[in-house]
Amino acid sequence: MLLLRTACWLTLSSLSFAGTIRHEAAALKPAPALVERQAPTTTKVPDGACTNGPQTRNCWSNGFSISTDFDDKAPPAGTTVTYHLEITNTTLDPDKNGGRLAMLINNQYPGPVLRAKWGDTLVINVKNSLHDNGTGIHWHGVRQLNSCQHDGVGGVTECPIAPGETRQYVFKCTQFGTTWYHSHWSAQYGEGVVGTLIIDGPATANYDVDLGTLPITDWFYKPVFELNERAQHSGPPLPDNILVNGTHVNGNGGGSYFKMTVTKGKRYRIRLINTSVDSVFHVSIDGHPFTVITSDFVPIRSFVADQLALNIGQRYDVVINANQTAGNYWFRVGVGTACGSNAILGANVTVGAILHYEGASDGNPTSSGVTLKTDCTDETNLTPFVPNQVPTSVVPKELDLDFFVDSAQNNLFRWTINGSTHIVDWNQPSLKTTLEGDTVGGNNTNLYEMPEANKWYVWWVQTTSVIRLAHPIHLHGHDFYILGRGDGRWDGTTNGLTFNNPTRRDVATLPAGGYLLLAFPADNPGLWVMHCHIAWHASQGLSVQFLERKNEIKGALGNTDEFNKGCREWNKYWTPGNHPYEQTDSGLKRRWQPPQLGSMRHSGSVWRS
Ligand SMILES: *[C@@H]1O[C@H](CO)[C@@H](O)[C@H](O)[C@H]1NC(C)=O
Ligand SMILES: *[C@@H]1O[C@H](CO)[C@@H](O)[C@H](O)[C@H]1NC(C)=O
Ligand SMILES: *[C@@H]1O[C@H](CO)[C@@H](O)[C@H](O)[C@H]1NC(C)=O
Ligand SMILES: *[C@@H]1O[C@H](CO)[C@@H](O)[C@H](O)[C@H]1NC(C)=O
Ligand SMILES: *[C@@H]1O[C@H](CO)[C@@H](O)[C@H](O)[C@H]1NC(C)=O
Ligand SMILES: *[C@@H]1O[C@H](CO)[C@@H](O)[C@H](O)[C@H]1NC(C)=O
Ligand SMILES: *[C@@H]1O[C@H](CO)[C@@H](O)[C@H](O)[C@H]1NC(C)=O
Ligand SMILES: *[C@@H]1O[C@H](CO)[C@@H](O)[C@H](O)[C@H]1NC(C)=O
Ligand SMILES: [Cu+2]
Repeated sequence: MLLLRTACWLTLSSLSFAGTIRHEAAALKPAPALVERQAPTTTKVPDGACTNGPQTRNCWSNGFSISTDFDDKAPPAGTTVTYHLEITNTTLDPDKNGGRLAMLINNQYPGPVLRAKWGDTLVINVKNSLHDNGTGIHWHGVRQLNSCQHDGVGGVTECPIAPGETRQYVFKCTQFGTTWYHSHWSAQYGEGVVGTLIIDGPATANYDVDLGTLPITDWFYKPVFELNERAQHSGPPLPDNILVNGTHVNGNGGGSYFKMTVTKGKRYRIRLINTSVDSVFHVSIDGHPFTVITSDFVPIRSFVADQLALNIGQRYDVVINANQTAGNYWFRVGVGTACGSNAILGANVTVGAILHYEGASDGNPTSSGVTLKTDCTDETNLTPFVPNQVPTSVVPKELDLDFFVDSAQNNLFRWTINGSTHIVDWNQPSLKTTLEGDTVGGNNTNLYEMPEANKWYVWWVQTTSVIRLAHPIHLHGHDFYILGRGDGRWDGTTNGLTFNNPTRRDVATLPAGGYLLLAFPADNPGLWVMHCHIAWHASQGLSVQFLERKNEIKGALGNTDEFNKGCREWNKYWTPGNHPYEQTDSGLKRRWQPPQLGSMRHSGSVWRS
């Protein structure tokens, strides 16, 4: 249904812009004092010692198990695990990837799988060997407790890494499970600057073998920078293919499927990750239902599902039982065509990968399975294993999602939050300003403060625009608790909201044309962005930054030498008034000249539920 989007875009240029938007005040009572985060209801008594193994995946180490609330505590002194990543500009194998220019990590796609244990400290040296781009790596979903200078967001938590320079990221693994890392610099991750990260820890279901990460992504045969530029004026491009763990067949008979080999009688853990630029996927394995054990970094009460929906950035760890007749089975990938499409769907090939039993003959499966869904909504009923309670008394703060089109700049499209599109300043990231004791503010900073230590804040993301699209909203530095979501405008009542152990994760889908209510406590001083994970949308400014406990940040962060070095190096490369290239987008996944926002703002009054 890309048509839908294109159609939306085409109408944009003809829209006129009204003046100020009038917002109806929500039907809410005056703000009571914020409530402190409540202690987890699980026992605070240390968990007994038991050894993690195929029948005891709930165990970890003395005092730590699957029942531990990892926001509360993590194993103390783990080992230090060091990796070196180098980002280069290269040309891909024409058979597999259309021979396009790409930016790779350690010359591979996806980048290397990084692996550490719960409680370990990861030290990752990232060298920027690109000739003409900055870079920066974000460790998706990693809480970065007291280490926001290692969050990897150029213009917010760091100056980008200048060409030829190396930056060292250091953070403690306070969570466990599966995630990915990617460039947060402009549209660069779509060029290939993506990899996966496993933090070993306990689990809510038993398994014999860990098959590792299975990243699934949309893939373009043209450089994404070029497409991104176009997307800013004429809408999103159609992806050419889907890659499962970096490979797939193409429509001309080239390429090959990714193959996972299993032994009959064993149970396998697979770590599914959607690393798309702009696609929702539905996945299943013929004859092998998933026992789902996590959503993002959060262990959940396991449940069995024939298929799963994965929005960008989302992860599900699943266990499958290799208990079928030895043979080949399709791992199927379907596209959420309600919100996008892919050219490979028009080719006569099965989209996915192969589950191969040891001893079976090679070849494509002939298995059949469930019909995959095509919607773009999130999985529901994801119940965190360790329950948490969100106070009911916090008054949500509204964030209105809208857009405008600048006809003076060839119909440049921008998303806005409360009337402002986010644009970062690579030379002066918000963290730098904050550490210098100055105030970040003004047009296009989209900064919201969370001053009160350990209090809960609730953010009400509300679509007010005529463009009805689903957006995967991702938060840095925290998991959020999803209190509610729905179509149209939230009615301001608590009817239907969940406060008792709500789904907790770091990416949630804002329903097309609807709202999302997200809660999290101010328990991590720093600067944290919350943005749409569709790369085009982040480029088009769909982002805010939370300034959490401003006065405590300097004290919390400890050593900022690496941060300061990064800014000296970047400012030498990207000297004001003398840029090798121009920033043409938000900078978050790039910068452009802001028009007079007051006059460009699109009227919210045309919004209909
Ligand atoms: C990548 O290489 C191409 C072709 O040599 C060049 O045009 C482009 O500027 C390079 N990009 C970066 C980011 O180094
Ligand atoms: C980054 O590199 C891409 C591709 O080589 C180029 O098109 C773009 O202009 C560069 N961006 C900046 C801001 O340097
Ligand atoms: C995907 O590829 C990586 C790198 O080769 C490997 O470590 C991982 O096990 C593969 N995933 C699965 C599910 O087989
Ligand atoms: C990944 O997320 C994108 C964007 O929401 C979605 O279109 C795509 O279908 C997802 N892929 C999978 C495998 O879930
Ligand atoms: C295979 O394993 C699944 C998942 O554990 C189970 O539901 C199913 O009953 C098993 N089937 C057979 C034939 O044992
Ligand atoms: C699609 O492929 C299948 C199996 O390879 C073949 O039998 C069928 O004729 C093809 N259909 C079209 C329309 O090409
Ligand atoms: C965003 O705008 C709405 C409507 O004007 C306003 O009620 C709300 O307070 C603003 N949000 C924040 C966080 O300031
Ligand atoms: C913000 O934008 C408005 C409208 O374009 C302009 O009048 C105002 O001066 C700007 N403020 C700052 C601090 O740049
Ligand atoms: Cu979006």
